[in-house]
Amino acid sequence: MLDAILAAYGFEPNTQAIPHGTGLINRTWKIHAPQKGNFILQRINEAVFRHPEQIAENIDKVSDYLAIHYPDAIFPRPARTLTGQTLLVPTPNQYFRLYPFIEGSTTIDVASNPTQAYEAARTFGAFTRMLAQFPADTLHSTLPGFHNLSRRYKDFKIALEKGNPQRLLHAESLISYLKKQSNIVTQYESILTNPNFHRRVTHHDTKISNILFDAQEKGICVIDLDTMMPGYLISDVGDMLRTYLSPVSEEEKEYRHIDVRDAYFQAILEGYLEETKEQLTREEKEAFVYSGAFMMYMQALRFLTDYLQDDIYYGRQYEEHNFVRASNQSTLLALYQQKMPRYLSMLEALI
Ligand code: GN1
Ligand code: MG
Repeated sequence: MLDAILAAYGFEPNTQAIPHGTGLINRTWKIHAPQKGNFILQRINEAVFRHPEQIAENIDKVSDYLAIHYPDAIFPRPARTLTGQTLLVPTPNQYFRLYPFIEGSTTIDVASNPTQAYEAARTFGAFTRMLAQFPADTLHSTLPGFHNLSRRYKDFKIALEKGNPQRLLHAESLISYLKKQSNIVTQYESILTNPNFHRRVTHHDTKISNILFDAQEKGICVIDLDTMMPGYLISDVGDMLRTYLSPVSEEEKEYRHIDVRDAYFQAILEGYLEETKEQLTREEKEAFVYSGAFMMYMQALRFLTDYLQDDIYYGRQYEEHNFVRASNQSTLLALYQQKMPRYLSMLEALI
């Protein structure tokens, strides 16, 4: 099937496409074309992204803006097919796009020293800073309600009513733990009505593998812009905390390996504020610590909701996969909450 796709971009027959990366939603391949170099090909998951053309429009708008205001900024832009398209639709409901591979760049799956976390946070911070004056609400919401915690909590409640009865039983204690944390939703709702929280161009998926690093492990640029849309800083800061603080990922089944590492918190704080401190309001900065709990909680709810609904969104590689992911994120949340007072002092010292 890929042959026709590759041909549309003018690649020679028999060009190799090797599965690439660890994303849960889209499918990704690395293309090695002897004459043309290396590329990243992606098939967008159309069951998740109902309007892939809106993603393409968002990326075009932001990259036009950056080209004018920050001509030196590196921003990955999709390559064109032989007929000039940046989004290839070979048959209805199939969407592909191709990115030139940035030579010399690497990605990191789990932060293994604080400097990597600092660099990733600085690079995401630079993205926020460069787009601080961009009118965020002119972008499409490519996934409406994506990080709306009130909606995620409602979906969770629906799954408690209508979910798989056996799984509901199995998840009883996790469900009761997560219900007890619903003050995190209340805090989110107060952010929504606070005029000092700006709607900003938000990446919404700030895991470390969405940063390209150079050979010296300096951040080059952000990638994976499918969920770049209007949002709040708590999403970007929170997903960094969720994914860099622990030495193991959300896939880890041995929960005792989950940890919350203070040096990584300090690194994310310094890296992000280094770029953004002039742009952010006092209230936005003060929400830095809350952001981590916000994203850990939302991810735990999303995994558990999916488990109760028989894995329709995230899929699974083994029977209890989404239950394990939800337990993992809940463990992380509980450890993080113990450290929040200390992290608030670390924050206060910097703002
Ligand atoms: C999904 O596909 P990937 O890994 O980039 C999800 C994120 C979750 C993440 C959890 C569109 O991202 O919100 O945080 O899985 N993206 C979508 O690993 O649902
Ligand atoms: Mg993603």
